[in-house]
Amino acid sequence: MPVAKVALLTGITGQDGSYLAEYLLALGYEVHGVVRRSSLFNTQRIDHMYEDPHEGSAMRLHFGDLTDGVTLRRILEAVGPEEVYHLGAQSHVRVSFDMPEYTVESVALGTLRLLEAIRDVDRTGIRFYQAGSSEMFGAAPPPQSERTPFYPRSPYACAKVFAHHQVVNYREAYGMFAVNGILFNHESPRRGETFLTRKATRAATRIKLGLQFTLYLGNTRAKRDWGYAGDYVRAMHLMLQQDQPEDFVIATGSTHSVQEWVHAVFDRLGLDPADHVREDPRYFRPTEVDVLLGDASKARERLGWVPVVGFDELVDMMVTSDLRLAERERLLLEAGHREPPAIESRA
Ligand code: NAP
Ligand code: G4F
Repeated sequence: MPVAKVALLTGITGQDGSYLAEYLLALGYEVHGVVRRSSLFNTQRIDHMYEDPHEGSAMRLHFGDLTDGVTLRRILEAVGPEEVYHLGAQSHVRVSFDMPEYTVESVALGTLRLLEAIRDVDRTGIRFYQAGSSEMFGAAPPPQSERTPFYPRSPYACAKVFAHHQVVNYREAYGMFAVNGILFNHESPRRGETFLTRKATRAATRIKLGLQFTLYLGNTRAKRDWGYAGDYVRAMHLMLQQDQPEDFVIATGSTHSVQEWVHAVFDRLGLDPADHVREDPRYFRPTEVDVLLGDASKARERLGWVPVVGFDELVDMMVTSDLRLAERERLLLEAGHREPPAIESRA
C-alpha cells in the first residue's frame, strides 16, 4: 500500500483550509492543521472531517499562531510534512485598515516565520504554497497576470506583497520549492459572513424570510473576478505537484460589479434591491481596488487548471445554502427558542 503524503495547513479552519483539507483527505493525504486558540470553538468548517484521534484520524489539529514562530517550528518538526499550504491570515481588506499592525504581523511576518522554520527544519525537502492575492495588483489596470506589476491599496495587500517577495527570495536564495498562488476572489457557502458575496446572500435570504429588512453596503461599483473556492484549492495542490516551483494566477477571466452580484442574488429570491439595499459610509475603504480581472492562461496551459463553477452557479449555490440557514433560523424563532440575532455586519 502506498504511504500517505503528509500535508500541513495553516488556516485550516478558514474557507479555503476546509475545502483543501477535504480535497487532500480524499486523495489519501494525512492532513495536519494549525488552529489558533479561541474561547469559542472555531472549527465549524472542519468538524465534519474530524474523527477521534485515538482511533487514527487522518486529520489532526495542533494549537499554533502565525504570531508565534517557536510553536510553528515545533509543529513542523513534529509533523514532518512533505507539503505545507500556508493559508492563515487576517484576510479581511477593510479590517486591515483598522488593524494594520496585526495584519502585517500575521500576513507578512507570519509568512516569514514559517519560511524561516522550514529553512531550519528542512530547506529543500518541503514544498511550500503561499496564499497570494489579486489584491496585490490593486490599482494596476486589468487584465492582471503573473507579469502585471503590483500596486497594493491596503495594509493587507502591502503585507501580501511582502510575503510574495519573500517566497520568491527563499526559492532563489535557498533552493526551496516555494510557490505563490495569486488567487482572485473565490467564494462559497463557507465564505465568512462579512465578505461581500456572503453578506449579500445571508442578508437577502433573511430578508426573504422576514428576519431582516435592510442590507447596508459600501462601494457597489467595484468589480471582482469571483470564482468558487472548491475549484481554487485544486489549483493550490497542482502547483505543488509540478517539477519546478513557479507562481500562478488563478482566476475565472470574467468580472462583475458588486451591484451585479447583489442584483443576481435578490433576483433569485424575487426581491428588489431598491427596497432593501442602503449605503453606509462605514463600509467604504480609504483606498479601493476598482477592477480585478484575472488572466489565468498560464495555469490553464501549465497546470491544466480550469474553473468548473461559473458566476450563475456560484450565486445559486450560495443562495440555496443560505436560504436553508435562514429557514432553520426562522424555525427556531417560531419554536420560541430565541430572539432573531442582530447579525448586522461589522465589515
Ligand atoms: P479566511 O476564511 O479568513 O481564513 C483565514 C484562516 O486564517 C482561518 O483559519 C483563521 O483562523 C486563520 N488565522 C487568522 N489569523 C491567524 C493567526 N494569527 N494565526 C493562525 N491562524 C490565523 O480566509 P480564506 O478565504 O480561507 O483565505 C485563505 C488564504 O487565502 C488567506 O491567506 C487569504 O488572505 C488568501 N486569499 C483569499 C482569497 C479569497 O478570495 N478567499 C483570495 C486570495 C487570497 P480562525 O478560523 O481562527 O479565524
Ligand atoms: O468581499 P470583499 O470584502 O473582498 P475583497 O476586498 O475583494 O478581498 C477578498 O478578496 C481578495 C482577493 O482579491 C482576498 F485576498 C481577500 O482576502 C478577500 O478574500 O469586498 C469585495 C468588494 C470590495 O470592492 C468592497 O469595497 O465589495 C465591496 N463592498 C461593498 N460593500 C463591500 C461592502 N465589501 C464588504 N466586505 N462589505 C460591504 O459591506
